[in-house]
Amino acid sequence: MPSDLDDVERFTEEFLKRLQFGQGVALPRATKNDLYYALARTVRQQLMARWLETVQRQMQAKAKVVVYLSAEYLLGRQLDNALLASGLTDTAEAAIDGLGLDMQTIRDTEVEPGLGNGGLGRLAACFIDSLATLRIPAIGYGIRYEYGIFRQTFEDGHQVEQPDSWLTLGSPWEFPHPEMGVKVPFAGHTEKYLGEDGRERTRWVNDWEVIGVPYNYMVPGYRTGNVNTLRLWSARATQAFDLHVFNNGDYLQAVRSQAFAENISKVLYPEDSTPQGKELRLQQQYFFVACSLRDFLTNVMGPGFDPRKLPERVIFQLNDTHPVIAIPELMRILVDEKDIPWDEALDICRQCFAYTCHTLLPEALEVWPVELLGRLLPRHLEIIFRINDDFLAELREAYPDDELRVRSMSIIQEHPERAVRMAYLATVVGAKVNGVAELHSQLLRDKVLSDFSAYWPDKFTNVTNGITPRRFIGLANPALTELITDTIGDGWLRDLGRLVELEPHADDPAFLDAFAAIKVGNRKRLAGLLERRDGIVLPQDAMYDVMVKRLHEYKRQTLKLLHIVTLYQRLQENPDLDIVPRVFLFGAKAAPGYWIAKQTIALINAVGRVIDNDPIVAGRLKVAFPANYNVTLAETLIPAADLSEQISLAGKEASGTGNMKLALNGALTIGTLDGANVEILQAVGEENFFLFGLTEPQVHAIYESGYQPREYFQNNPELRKALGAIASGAFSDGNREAFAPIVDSLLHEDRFLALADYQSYIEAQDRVDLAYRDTRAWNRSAVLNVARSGFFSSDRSIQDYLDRIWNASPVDAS
Ligand code: 26W
Repeated sequence: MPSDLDDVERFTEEFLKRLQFGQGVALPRATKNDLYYALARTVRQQLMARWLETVQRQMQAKAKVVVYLSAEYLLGRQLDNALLASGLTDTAEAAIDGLGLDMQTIRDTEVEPGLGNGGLGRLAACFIDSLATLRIPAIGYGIRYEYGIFRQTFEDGHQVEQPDSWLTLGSPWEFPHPEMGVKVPFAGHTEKYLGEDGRERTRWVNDWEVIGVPYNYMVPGYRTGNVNTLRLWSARATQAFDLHVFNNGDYLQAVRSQAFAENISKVLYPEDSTPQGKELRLQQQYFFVACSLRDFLTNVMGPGFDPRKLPERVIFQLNDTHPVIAIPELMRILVDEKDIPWDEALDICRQCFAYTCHTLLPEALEVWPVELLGRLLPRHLEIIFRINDDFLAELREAYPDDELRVRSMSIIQEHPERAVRMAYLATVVGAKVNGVAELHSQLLRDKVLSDFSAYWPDKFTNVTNGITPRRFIGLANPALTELITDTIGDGWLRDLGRLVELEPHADDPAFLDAFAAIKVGNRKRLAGLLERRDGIVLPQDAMYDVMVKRLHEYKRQTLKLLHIVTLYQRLQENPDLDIVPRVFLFGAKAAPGYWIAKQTIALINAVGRVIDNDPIVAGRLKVAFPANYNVTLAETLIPAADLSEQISLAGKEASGTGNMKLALNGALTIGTLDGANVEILQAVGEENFFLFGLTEPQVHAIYESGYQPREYFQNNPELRKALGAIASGAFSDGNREAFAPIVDSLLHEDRFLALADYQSYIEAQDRVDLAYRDTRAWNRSAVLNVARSGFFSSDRSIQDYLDRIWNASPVDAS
């Protein structure tokens, strides 16, 4: 892409101008933040012309727009990505260097926008990157949380949450548009009235409302000149909201009411997978969906747009159930406001929405109590009931003698309380339903939504997740990026399949040496960062064994811990034992209310402390658990990994995406047949993957036959010893109570079969230990992991969505 700023002098000039006129300071007095702002603004400036041009071009083309609705976007830092996309990285570095400034210090000033919990939010960020790179007309809509995912700290090894004030120093990337505020009504009641044509109609008389203010963010495609938009909504109180109370003469109450309204976009819910059914969460969901639909219909489609043409012009992709309230909202707009007959409106909706499911855990499927939904969104509840009535009538025709089946498919659940099953609503109305990896989609079809897939077999499809190679190799692993470009030439960052061209080099000693040297360098870089960031000192000459993901029982961090304790005990028993030195790296946040997960964090830290202080171990084992794992840390941590831990119980992890990032950066996976691991194994080959554990059908069979974790405990001496040590207080100064809940839960229930998979896991880890000793063979496998990971680009995922679900095409630059 030609750039106006791609010579260093011009760039420097522009940067100094931004500093002077944007920040109002001269170079000698500039703070880190001033420098960061000036640099960000310089790059932003460069992208802006492209942005306006892209929007213009896409509007004119009247092409179909992909509207991605997501309550979370886990974006990571913006500066480096904007530089990379616009091809200005080297120029900027030279300019900053030339001024005697330090680029890394400027980079480190940026606080990442952590507007997501984990996989689902990061996936949304990868997808908008790919949509922009593939030149698809697309808008991402979401919430501008004032506080993103909490900042994790450890006190005495226990997780403590701090607010994430990512906006304290402002953000140079956002464009607020307070003049474009959208009103969002809440509560009240509905009324029937007769329209001019004599037909009965419904109107919603709301009780209170808030304003949604849009904040625009640029989403630059990688060297395409295409810049898409991410539009996040922030809640503001309305005048009316205050006046209402002001008129009653209660000033303090009025101010409180204002605070109440603005609460809606205040904080990201830190739970992933266990919805709490909280009123504020439903408010957030409706808030952003109502703003987004209104904005799309009026501002994007433009005045005079005929909503009957919606199916040609848009697909609303629902990122899990969080935005599913968009379905009754669009029905309400079409029927109540646009006066379109019910059946026709439903027909439109059936073509405009598609739903992605990201989980299999039954407790993670969102339901909203009828009482709550009716109180907050009375008209939406009526609409949902009518959709359900129509649907059940249709089912009764299809299954006249099977009332049980009909009831089990109802959008409304009756027990334990009357509630709306949002996944069912999305499935009934959505044109397509997809899972996020082959196995997950299969289990969705066969288990979670089996009645629906029997009724609508063609509705169900799979789109395996992907990750953006721009951030997760281009930015994260510059040395490997350079080696790859030197080897296979340019262009592979937007055509990741081309990595297969590396395969022949897996047997080239010079290439393997270069590759190994890069790993060493990346380990060093990580060690440097952790020493500065956390005061953690890492041995260099060790295998880096990495488990980074949210803390959840089904992901089985505890199983990893049992392995660590087992190795430790082997060394205690036989101090001369020859084992490959390992650093166990953990990164994991626990939902603040998920007690056993927080205990597990404390246990990891406790085991780490004991191992650290035991001279027997003498640098051979090290547990490193840096606090506050986030996108920024991931970018340094992942490229340093040798071994990738993907050890969830088969059938529980929908896909996983960290597994893909690690493989792409040349870590070998030790993993179960779960989520996308299955496809990674297929891609990289069994010889380059450490497979272990029960398969999903075996898991099912064990559950059916009545699982007895105690039997595994009793029959396995090493397991008995490891768990016994935890129980006896070996990691809690003799306090047997400290970790008793973890031990008891494993011995008595062990919902996720950690004990059943223990032996198989240990054996796989012993194979890892052996394999690592053959450096050449290990590096060869690592290279093959890189070469065969091209499939896991989010560009490929987006192409699959285009082909299987969206039926939209690129709009090319003029
Ligand atoms: C609080 C309600 C709730 C329920 C589910 C919040 C968030 C969720 C998400 C669906 C959890 C999530 O992030 N799922 C992950 O999605 C990733 C992207 O598809 C997958 O790779 C992970 O396997 C899946 O756990």
